[in-house]
This record gives sequence, C-alpha cells and structure tokens, in this order.
Amino acid sequence: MKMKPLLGALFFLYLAAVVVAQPRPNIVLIYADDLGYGDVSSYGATTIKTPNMDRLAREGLRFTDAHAAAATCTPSRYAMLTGEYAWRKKGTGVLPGNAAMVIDTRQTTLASMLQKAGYTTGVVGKWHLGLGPQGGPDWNREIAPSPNHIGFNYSFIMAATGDRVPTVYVENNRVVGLDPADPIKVDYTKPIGDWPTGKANPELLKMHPSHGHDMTIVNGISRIGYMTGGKAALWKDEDMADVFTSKAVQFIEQQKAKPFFLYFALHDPHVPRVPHPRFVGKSGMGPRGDAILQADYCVGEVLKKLDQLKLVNNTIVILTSDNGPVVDDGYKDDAVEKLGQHKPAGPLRGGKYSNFEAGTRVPFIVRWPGQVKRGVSNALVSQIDFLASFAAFTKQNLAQADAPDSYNVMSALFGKDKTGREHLVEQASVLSLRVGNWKYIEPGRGPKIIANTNTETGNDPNGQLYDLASDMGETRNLAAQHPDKVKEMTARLQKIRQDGRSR
Ligand code: NG6
Ligand code: CA
Repeated sequence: MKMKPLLGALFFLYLAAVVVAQPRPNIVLIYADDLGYGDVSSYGATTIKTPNMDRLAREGLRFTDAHAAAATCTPSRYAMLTGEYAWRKKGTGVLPGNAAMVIDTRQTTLASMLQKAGYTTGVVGKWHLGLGPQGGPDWNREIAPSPNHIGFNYSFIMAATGDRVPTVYVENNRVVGLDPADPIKVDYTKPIGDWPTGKANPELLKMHPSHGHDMTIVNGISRIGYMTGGKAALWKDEDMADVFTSKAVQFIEQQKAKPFFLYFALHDPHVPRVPHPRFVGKSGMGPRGDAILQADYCVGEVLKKLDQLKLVNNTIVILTSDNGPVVDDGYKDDAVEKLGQHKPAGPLRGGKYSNFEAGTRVPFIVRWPGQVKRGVSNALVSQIDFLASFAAFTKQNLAQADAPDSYNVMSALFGKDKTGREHLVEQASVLSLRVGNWKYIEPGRGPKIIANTNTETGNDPNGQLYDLASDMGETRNLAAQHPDKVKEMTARLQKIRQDGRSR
C-alpha cells in the first residue's frame, strides 16, 4: 500500500522520535549483604530455597562470573557507586558507624549520573559509606553530607551495619524518631554514657558475641562501638527487613509515573542475624538461613509491587551481593552448628574477606523482560561497571576523571556479549588480577586463615596463579609452571595501580 505524503512524513517523524528518544526504564538494584555464591537455589543451593531470587533468574540472565569490587562492604559499595576501585582511595576500608562520608560530593556517582539522565533516585537500607563531615556526624542535627548530597533524591538508611552503633535509621539527613531531649552520643574508642555493654553485662544478652561485638547493648544484642541516648529512635532488629522493604516499596509506588532508580540495600544475611519471628526456624539452618529466607521475601515484595503496578516490562531489576559469605561473623548464632551440607560459597574457595574467588564472585542476576536475554552468562562483569554502563545506556557523557575504573559492559548485561570485561581487579587483603580465566593473586603477608571466621584468606608470600577454566576452586597454584604469565600479570597489575585509572 502506498502511503499518502502526509502520513509518510508523520511516520518518518515518529521513527526519528523513537531513534532519538533515550531509553528510560526504571532501575531497581537490590543489594544483599554477605549473600554467597552458593546461598541461592538458582546458584545450586539445595538446603535452602530462594523462590523470589530464582524467579528473577528464570525471567532474566544469571551471571556465573560477576563480581563485587571487594571482599568487604565499604570498598565494594564505594566502587559500585563511584566507578573507582576503592583501593585507590584512602579510608575506604570497613568503616565504623561514626565515620565521615567517604564519597566526595564533587564525585560523579551512579545516582548523580542517573539524576542527570532524568531519574528520581532513592537509597533504602544499608549505607556504610560514612555520613557527615570530617570527624563524623552530629546525630542530633541535619546530617550533611549524606546520600542526598551525592545524587539521591531520597534516602532511608542505617549509617553502617546492624552490628555497629548508632542503631537508628536516618531518613533524608535526620535520625528518625529522635527526641531532642535525649540526644545521641557515639564513641568508638571509649564507653560513653551508662548503658550496659556485652562485656560487663552478658546476662542481658539474647545473642552472645563469638568475637568482638561486646560493646553497647541495644535490643539485647551487644554491638561494635558505644552509644547512649536516642532511646525513642532505636531500631528493633526483628523489624528491620520489613521497615526497609516498606520504604522501598513506598518509593516505587510514589515514583511509578516517572523513571526512577532505587538502590535497595538489604541488611540480610549480615550479622547480627535477627530475622522477624515469622522466619525463625523456617530454614532449619538457624538465623543465617532464616535471614536468607527473609532476604528472599524482601526481593519478592519488590517484585510483587512491580507486578501490581505493571512496571515489570519497564524496569531493569538487578540482584547481587556486596561480598562473599561468612558463617561465624562474630555472634554465636548457630550458623556453624546448623550449616549441615550447605555450601555458602558453592564451588568457590574462600568467602568474605578472602582473596580467593568467593570473596568477590557473587550472585548476580539481571532482569528486563524482552530486552535482557534469559538464561545464564559466563561473562566477566563487575558492579563497578554499573556507572559507565548505565551512563552509556542513558546517553550521559562521563568526564575523563569520572568513574576511572568503570567499563561499559551493557551488552554483556543484556546477554549479547558473552565475554564482558577483558580484565578485572579483585580486592581483599591484597589485589588479584583476572584476565579471562587466569587469576593472579599478588603476594600477601597476612595470615592464611582468619581463625575467628575460619576464612581461607588466600594470602601467600609468593604470587599465585590459577586457571579458573579448569580449576574454579583454586586448588592448583600454577605460578611455578607459568613464570612468564606471573610476570606479565604482575606488570599489568602494577600498571593499573600506577595509571590511577583503568577505563
Ligand atoms: C568486621 C566485624 C564483622 C563485620 C565486618 C563488616 C568484628 C570482630 N567483626 O570487623 O562482624 O561487621 O567487620 O562487614 O568486629 S561488612 O559486610 O560490612 O564489610
Ligand atoms: Ca557485606
């Protein structure tokens, strides 16, 4: 059929508009805390069932070689939000609860970039990147800088971790429910106020520390750090997952009409593992397993909301974790005793804190129906790549100094490119370099085992070389057989360090 000239012109205009229009699907990034490669049933767990995470895997793309930037929380999150390896920046190790903000407000972040691209941005959950100016925040005033100063329109967070004081929520720069007549004071070096501590008053505890965690008691659990005041604002650990989830779901509800980015940082299954009573005993594995079920429930609530609002086809959902798993991370919570046959790291060696793969290789699933291929991808990708990838995707220019280690791996995230990154630096007690399936772990003088957590650190005074294609579990060190490869990878890592950037 021949088109009339006017219709033809209109059709042409329409086509032009489609081509020029920027894609603006919503982005929901669900970030579990200490969830291991083997903790999810779609990654092979059999003792535990994670139906909501599995639904994402079924409807999306499940990555087998995707990484957090580091084997602990703060550096992983720093790298994910800034696109800069955390080891380039001093002061990005695991932070105390009263630390100052480690992201400079002038830095481009994943959130500020998406804001520029027209997204309304929100963070709900665990922050752990510091708050306030040098010297840390005054909890009794407006807190700045906060997530709201580095690109988030909305924030509802805990400052650090569940096991660190202050045990209060902060919403848009203010402690939630604070009574000004009962100001919060926090100290990490010496006791402050007269609240009982785990050390002096173990009889008050409902969960005892196995190592550390013997300072101020809140809600029957002793924490890292001392605090006093803010009684009306204290959280109840049992309700935390529900509180965060309701805020996350509310954000989606409120922003449904326009493009939004939600960074939903779960606390589970980090310590202290204190799930809501409705999950207690449900996994048969004690609080760690129950907390994983709770995390899966939180994922399910978000998916349900997207279903209800008919946003599924217009929303990219990413589920991943900030570092590998740990069983005993400082509380006597039966995690060791009730582990049974469950392997939190799956087939990988090591775990949280470790240079071995389980330190940073984590569950990682991307769903965007009709756009992201369904199935499994072996592509090498990292959370550090979100910034450059979504910048390219939303057609935002990055300045030369922005996101110095972030790569555009969007086509791998979509399942088109099967390879992903050519190389990647992993951070634990030392740095490791991945080039394809080769992994080089640089020499490390630290202990081989962290006794408290029973972690194989992967430290060795000599460099190690593994071929992950044939030895995923890093059992055969090939350094002596391939001295040239070791030399080449040592030099390459050195150059990445010296260049100050790798993008
Ligand atoms: C360690 C804590 C551990 C956990 C970790 C941070 C002790 C003895 N251990 O120092 O319990 O809080 O820091 O975890 O205090 S992360 O996932 O936030 O990096
Ligand atoms: Ca963590």
